[in-house]
Amino acid sequence: MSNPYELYYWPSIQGRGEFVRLALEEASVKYIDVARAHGKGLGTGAMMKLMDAGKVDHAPFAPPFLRAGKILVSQTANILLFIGDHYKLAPANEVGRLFVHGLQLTIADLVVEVHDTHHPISGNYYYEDQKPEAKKRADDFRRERIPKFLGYFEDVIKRNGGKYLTGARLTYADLSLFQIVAGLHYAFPKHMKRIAKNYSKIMQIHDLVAARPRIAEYLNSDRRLPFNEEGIFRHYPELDG
Ligand SMILES: N[C@@H](CCC(=O)N[C@@H](CS)C(=O)NCC(=O)O)C(=O)O
Repeated sequence: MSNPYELYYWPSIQGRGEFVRLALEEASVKYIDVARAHGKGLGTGAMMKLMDAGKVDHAPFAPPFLRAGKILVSQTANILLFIGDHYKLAPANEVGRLFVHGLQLTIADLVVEVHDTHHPISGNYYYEDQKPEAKKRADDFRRERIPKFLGYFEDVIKRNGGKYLTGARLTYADLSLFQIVAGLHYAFPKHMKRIAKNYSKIMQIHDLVAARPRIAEYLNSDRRLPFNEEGIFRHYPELDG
């Protein structure tokens, strides 16, 4: 592939784009973060243009999406399926490949629930206009949903031999699990400090991923945006506990 890949995602947040960035960085793929770049054919305008399904073939509904030569692929888990196949970040056999895709879709479900802790009514209203509902939702998320999701991933790791999610080899789902752990620690620091000990295998994956040379370099670079209160993982102290 001669042209670099083009990643399209909102320019000021990690968001769902981050799951894709981590895979591209680990695979050492050259890519342009189009909406964050300036110049002709770049920026958010270029991203919006590609989402015009009336005019564009294979137009995405929402970012993130990736252009790789003739391929325009949307939906985070679908993008990762593509990258995983091309850069050995997924098992080659069908059984393993579909399992990892399933893990990624489960992570996508979790991401929706994280978002709903601060926007339980609608993403179209400000957080300030849905604070009581957010408090209720976040309390339930911390009490019921975090243990259910993290307990599942912890059991998957143990069952597969205890290093990465599928055993000895890293997959894109491990990179995404790293991001989930980082994000949950950012959003719910008090709570995560208390419960991290129950998920030692997941925490180990977080540390293993963070220490991988390409990821460590990426995390220290200005390509890695900081978490903030516009993204999916937001730190509102009143939602922690
Ligand atoms: N299921 C999609 C969700 C994509 C999505 O919700 N993207 C957000 C940004 S993180 C967005 O811009 N949504 C616009 C909208 O839903 O109207 C995925 O996992 O990629």
